[in-house]
Amino acid sequence: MSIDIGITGLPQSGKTTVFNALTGGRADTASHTTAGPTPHIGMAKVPEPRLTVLDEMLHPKKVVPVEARYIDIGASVKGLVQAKGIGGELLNQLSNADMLIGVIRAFVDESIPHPEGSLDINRDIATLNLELVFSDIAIIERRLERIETSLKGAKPPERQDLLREQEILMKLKASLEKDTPIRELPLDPSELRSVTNYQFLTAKPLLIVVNIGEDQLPQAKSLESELNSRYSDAKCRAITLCSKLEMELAQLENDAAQEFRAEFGIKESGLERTIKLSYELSGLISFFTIASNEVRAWSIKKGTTALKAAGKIHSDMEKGFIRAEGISFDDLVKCGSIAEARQQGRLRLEGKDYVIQDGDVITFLFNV
Ligand SMILES: Nc1nc2c(ncn2[C@@H]2O[C@H](COP(=O)(O)OP(=O)(O)O)[C@@H](O)[C@H]2O)c(=O)[nH]1
Ligand SMILES: [Mg+2]
Repeated sequence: MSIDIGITGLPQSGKTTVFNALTGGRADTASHTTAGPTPHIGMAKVPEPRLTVLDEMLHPKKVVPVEARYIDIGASVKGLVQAKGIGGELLNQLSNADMLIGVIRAFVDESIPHPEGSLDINRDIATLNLELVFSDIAIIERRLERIETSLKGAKPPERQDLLREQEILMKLKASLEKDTPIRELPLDPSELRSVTNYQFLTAKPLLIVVNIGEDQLPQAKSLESELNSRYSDAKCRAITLCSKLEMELAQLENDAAQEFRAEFGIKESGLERTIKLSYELSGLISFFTIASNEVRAWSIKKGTTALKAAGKIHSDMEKGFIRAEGISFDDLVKCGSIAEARQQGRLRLEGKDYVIQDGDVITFLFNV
């Protein structure tokens, strides 16, 4: 599975600049300031240093990283909620994403007007959260109305289901009305199932990307800790990103970009930090496969079993699953090759219920 990330935020906050920084894209930041008919969609290879190590150790023909898909809907959620047509379509695209990036403007530039008339990071984060909350409440209200209608003619088994759904939705609505995002609620499995079905925006992990100017880089760290003390939860974190600079660096060769970063005192690329946090917030881990001279990275949710992980690669692998042969990345590096690991008896044989660990190097054995 690749990760699908939706970008939203106020006009002129830097959504498209962030999108370009993360995807190495060159989408136009001048136009497209209001909800355009087509969002920007771009893919980015997920940086994975362990893949580089495996490449240097095993010299495969091909190394295949995971790709992240970014979509810049070119609008904030406000206004899209009631909209049909293009607005509704854009909102759909956001609802389909695995997680959201909310871009908040911090950079100072008199020549670029702020839609609220002034710079205020906390106000804009509150607005972002309110818009997401509002969108979810609108979905719930529409569904509750339909449930009311259906209940009129419903017979027992269906009636039970409708009442249960109504109860869950009322509970979610009550929390949302207190501005509590769904992602913060403790939910039981059946509640979680309906939440997943509805693709609520406040149920998704949220990365608040505070778009700072170059001159604000010295304060980036302290701003980040201040924001995280206020806004972070298990599925929400704030990060500062100098997106205009990162967008320019994304166009350079790696070495040149590294040199520039060093000059600015930036250790890790914005892309790397952003994707790392995105994985963390989404509960994703990586495992690796080595087959037919190809080393490949895969992303799965923490807690995925060997059987389900095999199914991500190919449905035949899940259907005909026999067992998995696995070794941790660190052990493999110590051994130097799969053959050596086998000789030393370091390859583990795992059954279908084995829970894949981050960094596992796995070979699935299966019948077709
Ligand atoms: N000075 C400055 N301008 C920026 C920065 N980030 C974005 N911009 C500019 O702000 C304008 C709006 O950016 P854009 O990415 O199009 O915002 P969007 O409307 O949210 O997609 C563009 O002219 C960008 O070049 C920054 O860090 N510093
Ligand atoms: Mg834009």
